[in-house]
Amino acid sequence: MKQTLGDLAFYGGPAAFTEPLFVGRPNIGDRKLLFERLEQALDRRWLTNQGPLVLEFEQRVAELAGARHCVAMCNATLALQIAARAMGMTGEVIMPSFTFVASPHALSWIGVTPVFCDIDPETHLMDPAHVESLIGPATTGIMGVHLWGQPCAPGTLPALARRHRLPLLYDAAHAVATRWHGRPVATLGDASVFSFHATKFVNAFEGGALVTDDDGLAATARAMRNFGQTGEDQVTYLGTNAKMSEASAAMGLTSLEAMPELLARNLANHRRYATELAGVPGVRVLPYTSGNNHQYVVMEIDERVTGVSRDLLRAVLTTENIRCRSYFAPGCHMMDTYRGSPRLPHTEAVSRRVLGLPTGTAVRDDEVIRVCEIIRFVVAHGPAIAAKVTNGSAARTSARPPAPTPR
Ligand code: T4K
Repeated sequence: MKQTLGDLAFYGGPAAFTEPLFVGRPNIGDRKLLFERLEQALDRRWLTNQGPLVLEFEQRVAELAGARHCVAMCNATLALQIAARAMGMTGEVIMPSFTFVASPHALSWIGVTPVFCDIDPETHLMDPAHVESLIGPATTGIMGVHLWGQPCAPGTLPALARRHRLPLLYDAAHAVATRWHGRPVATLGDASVFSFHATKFVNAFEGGALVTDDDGLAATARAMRNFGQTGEDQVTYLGTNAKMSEASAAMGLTSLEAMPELLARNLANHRRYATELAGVPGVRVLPYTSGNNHQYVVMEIDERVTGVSRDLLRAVLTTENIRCRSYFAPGCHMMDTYRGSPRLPHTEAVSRRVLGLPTGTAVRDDEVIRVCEIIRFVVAHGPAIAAKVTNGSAARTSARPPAPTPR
């Protein structure tokens, strides 16, 4: 328990945690089952190219998503590229700036210009009214993002896309197994892309998938992920290599089986953070609608109220071995690659306030309680800590957090 400012590791006190607490520590699942599956793949000598584990994984994901088709891929970034190309997106596609940079990069990489729209600061999700105002002659599609697993304008965006006859692709990287009013979020829009990266709710080491009800789109995507081949000696599309390996599918299947345990831990951690930080002035834990997988716990800190900025809080927490992430700062439209894009006031304000907190099966309840104790302590002494940094006194480290290092 920190009693004085000198107890903070930032000022030379002992760190609260001897081992780092990370955002995005992978959930492992049943190792025995994973190794059994890997043994089977080795015995079969079938390691990639639509092997039996990938086919089983696709079937399970399609069921989970409530979709007719699942096309498994080696990551979500390539799945987004393939989806956008297969859906005929060219010219400009409207999408939020407040997302991981993979989302706009996937479009840019196939020569499509992302046109960034702003978000609702309450939910962090794209603002459909702004989307509509950005539709122009070069617009060929809309890419919604189910950020933090939250359904992105589910009541308005699909109708808006239909009205303008634009294909609607969802980046559902965060939304594996999430539901909206009881229905899988992947049933919204024309197609959705999941991520099964190591840091995601369900992980396949690396992995992604396109899910859709559209038979033609699924067939095109299947060919495109395999060099555009539609037969042994037939190439129909400009394709790439985006295939999922059997090793990834083995991990993905094992992870899918562990979902109830993962969800319970995520939910408990999210609730604990919300309870422990409730009523702290200038601090808000982003609430979710029911059906979220709770893979991310996102806190906002308002410097005008607390006197301490997000970056300073993050630096203080880092010295305590609490490795938070400023997901997603800055907005993509502020990154060098997209410089020159119009300013987006809500995205810019929110991206200065957000902090992703450690959660997942690697983070215990008592650890969440200690993290919250330190956050409350820092906020209670916000102006004093900020003043010390401004005066250049006492702080043992710089305010810039170090890059996370693997354990
Ligand atoms: N769309 C959205 C909205 C996304 O968020 C993402 C990816 C994508 C599309 C694209 O999906 P993929 O193509 O990746 O399937 C990480 C992930 O690499 C990335 O998948 C994820 N979003 C993004 C939000 O987070 P970084 O650059 O922040 O990763 P890194 O290495 O800094 O690790 C993140 C945290 O996880 C750290 O706290 C360390 C911890 N970690 C990471 C790994 C890999 C572990 O504890 N163990 C591990 O094995 O991007």
